[in-house]
This record gives sequence, structure tokens and C-alpha cells, in this order.
Amino acid sequence: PDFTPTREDRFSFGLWTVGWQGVDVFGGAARPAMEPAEAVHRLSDLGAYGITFHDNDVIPFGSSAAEKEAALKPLREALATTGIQVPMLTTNLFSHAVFRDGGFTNNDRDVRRFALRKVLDNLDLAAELGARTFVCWGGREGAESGAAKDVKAALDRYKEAVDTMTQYIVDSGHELRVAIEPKPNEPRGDILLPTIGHALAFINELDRPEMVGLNPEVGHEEMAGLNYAHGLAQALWHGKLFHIDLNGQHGPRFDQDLRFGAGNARGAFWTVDIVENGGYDGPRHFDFKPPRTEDFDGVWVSAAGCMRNYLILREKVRAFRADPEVRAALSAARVDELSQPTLTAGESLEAFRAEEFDPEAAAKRGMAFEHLDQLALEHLYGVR
Ligand code: ASC
Ligand code: MN
Ligand code: MN
Ligand code: MN
Repeated sequence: PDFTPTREDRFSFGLWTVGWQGVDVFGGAARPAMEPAEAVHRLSDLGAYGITFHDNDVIPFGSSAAEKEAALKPLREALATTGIQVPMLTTNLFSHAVFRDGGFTNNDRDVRRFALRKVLDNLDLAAELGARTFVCWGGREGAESGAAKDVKAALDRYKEAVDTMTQYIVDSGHELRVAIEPKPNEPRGDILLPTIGHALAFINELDRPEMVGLNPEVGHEEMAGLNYAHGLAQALWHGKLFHIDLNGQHGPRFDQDLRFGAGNARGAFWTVDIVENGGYDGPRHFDFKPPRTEDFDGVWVSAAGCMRNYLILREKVRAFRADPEVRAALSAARVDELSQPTLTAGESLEAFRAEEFDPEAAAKRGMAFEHLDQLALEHLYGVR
């Protein structure tokens, strides 16, 4: 099989991924800055169809209207030349020290007002660039200590901000939906809306829940010890999987942002399975960081690897689903039986409660899951 990406595969990358200079907690930049237009051309050559960015990946913080337009000009030209799209835009509410206690939930009201203005401006840019999804990653919305944050008040302010965004989207006629990106910790000690589940519950309290969904990231769920593929499945079940951030992570530790397919390879297999077969129809978006060991050659190897690994896993998932022995194993494991309602329509509860059942006999039936999982692993390991 050919693992060369095409635009039909709809791979997209954040400009902040390949553009990451390697600044971390212990060291400064390890690579020079990359021009956004250069990133667009290189990603286009590699087979991506889209790019995404935070306002300040392109527009320096504090730019005037003229400076903003000047910063956007080379990007617009690169997009026009390559035909690369901008399916998603997001706002940087985390780098500048003014956001050290957050944007939407900062204890300082004037900072919250500044953050919300920044986001409303960026909604206009997102709509203008043709984006359909607007991501909110609240990396600084949180706390390191107990008394410093009134969590219930913070959630009131979070809701107020997202409600203001959706009202503005409706009033301005923009074709945008908002996607919240959960993360449990880092850079804050504890971040609000830490997991897919917390964010789903929050969305139900909003004024326009139908306009707000999720942008789950592999590493962020795995940092919390959670199963990303299960999280995507639940988000799909709620109709809330608006966008995805694909990358790699080795279990609960700092946010590694490895290229997709590195880290938890088994998790990546089931991720591709649910993304391909679960009803998601958005971009296959990568939010990774090429390790600071790499020069620019390594950066492009890493970016290409995200797409190639996705296509390799897509092929393996297809082979797994098409394998007759897998189909038989799925039947033996009664996976399809779970789709039958537990009660029959119109069944009387009286008769149902009187029904005879032998739990000892049922407890003796094996579930046959190990054979099924062994087949999956053998597809993943490349021996089937
Ligand atoms: C985002 C996003 C993240 C963070 C991180 C910034 O917009 O999805 O996970 O910002 O990539 O370094
Ligand atoms: Mn991450
Ligand atoms: Mn992300
Ligand atoms: Mn990230």
C-alpha cells in the first residue's frame, strides 16, 4: 500500500507545531523561528490540506490593525498559492504574562474583559478565513493552590465567556462552532474542564449547547490515565466531536506532544478505528511538537511521520475490520448483541421481572475477548 498523504485525507497541522522553537521549562529556543508562509508551503508539499493557528502564531501580541494586516499578508498569499485551507482557528490566552491566572476565569475582571475582546476579534478572523471550528484551550484557566480559585465562580465566568462567543457568532452570521479542548494539568497545577467528561457536562449548562462541542487531544486524555478512543466514542455519542488533536503520549506524565503514532501505539490503533468508523467527519488535525533534538529536517520528518503513521494505522484498521477471522471473533464475543435493547419494545415489566435466569450457567460462558484482542494486536504488529 501507498502511504503518501493526499488532500482527500484532510490532514491539518497547527502552525505552532512545526513552528515550535523548543522553548521549555528548562531551556530556551533550540531552533530558529519559522515563517508561517514557509510552513504553509512545506506542509502543502508534504500532502496536508489545512493549517490552523493561534492569533499570535501569526500576529504579534499587541499589533495595531495595520500591523495585523501586514503580518497576515504573506500567510494569505501562501494560502492562495497553495490552496491550503484554514479549517480551525484558536486564540492564545496563555503565553503573555497578563494571562498567568487565565483569560476567561482570571480573578482580575479587567483581564477577563481583555481576553474576551481578543477572542471576539479572533472570531471575526476565523470567519473571514473560512474556518468552521473555533477552539478554546483554557491552558491557564486553573490554579496551583486551593483558596486562590473559587471554582464555581470561575465556571460562571467560563460559561459567561462561551455564551458571549456563541451569541456573537449568531448575531454576526458567522458559520462557526466552538470546540473546547480539555487538559488536566500543565501549565497550571490543575486546569478547569480537565477531561472530555467534565467539558461535556459543562456544555450542557451553556445557553447554546448545540453550538459547542469538543476538541479532544490524545496526550491530554492519556495524561489523566484515560482511554482516548473511548473518550472520542462518548463525544461522538453526544454529537460533540467537532475537532480532534492527534499526537502521541507515553502514559501519565508531562504533555509530550509526540508525533501521532509514537507513544501509545495500541491506543493510536483504536483511535484511528473510531475516527474512521465512528462517524467523525472533521479534519485529521495534528497538534504535536517535534522534539527539541531536531533540526528543520527532523521537523519535517516528524510532520510527515504523523500523516504516514495515520495512513499505516488506517490500513491496519481496515484489514482488521475486513478479516473473516475477526468477524467470527466479534460474533463469538457477542459484540453485536450489545446493540440489541435490553428490554423488548412493549414488554411488560411484570413478566420481565418474573423471568427465570441461571446466573451460574451464564457465568460459565467465556467472553472470548482475548482471541479477538490477539487478532487486533497481530494486525497492529504486522503479522496478519
Ligand atoms: C492549543 C492546543 C494545545 C495548546 C498547545 C500550546 O491551542 O490545542 O494543546 O494550545 O499546543 O502549546
Ligand atoms: Mn498536548
Ligand atoms: Mn491541543
Ligand atoms: Mn498541545
